[in-house]
Amino acid sequence: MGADSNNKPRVLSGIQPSGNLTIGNYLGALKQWVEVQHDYDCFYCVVDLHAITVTQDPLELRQKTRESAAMYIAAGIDPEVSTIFVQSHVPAHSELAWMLTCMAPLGWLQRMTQFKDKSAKQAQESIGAGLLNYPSLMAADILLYHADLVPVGDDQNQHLEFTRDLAQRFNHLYGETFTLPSVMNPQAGARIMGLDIPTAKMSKSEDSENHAVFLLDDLARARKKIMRAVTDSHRDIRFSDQAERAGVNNLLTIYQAIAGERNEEIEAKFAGCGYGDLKRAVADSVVSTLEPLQERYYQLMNEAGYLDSVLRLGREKAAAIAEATLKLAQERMGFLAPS
Ligand code: ATP
Ligand code: LTN
Repeated sequence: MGADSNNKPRVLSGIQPSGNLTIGNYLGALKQWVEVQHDYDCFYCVVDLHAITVTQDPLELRQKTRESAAMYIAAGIDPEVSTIFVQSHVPAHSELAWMLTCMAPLGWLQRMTQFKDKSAKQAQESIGAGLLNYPSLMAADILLYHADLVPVGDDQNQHLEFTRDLAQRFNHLYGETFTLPSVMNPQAGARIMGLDIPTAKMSKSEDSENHAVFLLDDLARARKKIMRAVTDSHRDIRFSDQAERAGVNNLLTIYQAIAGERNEEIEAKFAGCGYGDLKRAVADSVVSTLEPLQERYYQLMNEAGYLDSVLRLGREKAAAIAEATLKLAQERMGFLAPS
């Protein structure tokens, strides 16, 4: 187990700086990160090396990396309690990723849903090999810290299974080295769908205007996007897993992820209401979540040097652990240590 000196089990997770963070990222990942930070030894990283699996503009990548780290803090991650760092600042991630890439069966990688979805969106000859090898890098992120738990949205569960399988393979071949991590999904909000196409996952790198609410959206704009969300031609407001009712189900899910109430309570609350009422209630709860978060965000982006000092300290704490694990894995695999 990856416990720290206080014997708390360890948590690691990350978000790609591949765009502006959405309420999907918040409800699926960030919100849980905040909730668990006092009970675990938490490492939260901005996974810039993952972001480059699809082409990124250099200026924008640098900016989004800072913005994402600031957003972690604005969402409630306390840098005095949790470790916040940038993945590329700790070279051990790339080094272990290569070792794991060499052990990862091509068949496992080709079966990954995220790879299939993302590669389907590009011409075959322009797909970078990194998109296929993405899960080995994610496995490295997790295994370097001996993470016990990984809080993510449910689209990442398959990558977590891959990580466990790969860790087991390494342990079997070279001796017990890595902790097998468990996935942690939120009770509500593990998969927020697009407001425009409620059968597709809400994603930060989708272009269409009404697809996602971004955490930094102007509040009136956020409200407007929710009021325009696709619903259906039924009248009753109920949770449902029918594709046809995905829009209403998604609005209820967003409401639930914020309010934390049970299905029956929420359905009772909206009994006899129209879709307009539901949308207004969802918009109110989203806006009241975004407002304080945006206030903190702009405040800390204005504090010169603060973010850099958080990331510097984070890098030091992360590197110390990651380098020790990398060294052990290298030794086990048979690399000659430098004299
Ligand atoms: P991209 O569109 O660039 O692939 P993304 O928006 O899907 O990015 P990631 O950086 O891949 O976001 O995900 C970061 C975290 O947010 C992960 O834990 C992921 O499961 C979670 N997450 C992303 N989108 C959603 C969503 N729609 N609902 C719930 N959780 C989500
Ligand atoms: N693949 C994840 C991001 C990610 C991650 C991680 C999540 C990269 N490394 C380690 C948890 C732990 C995604 O959300 N697309």
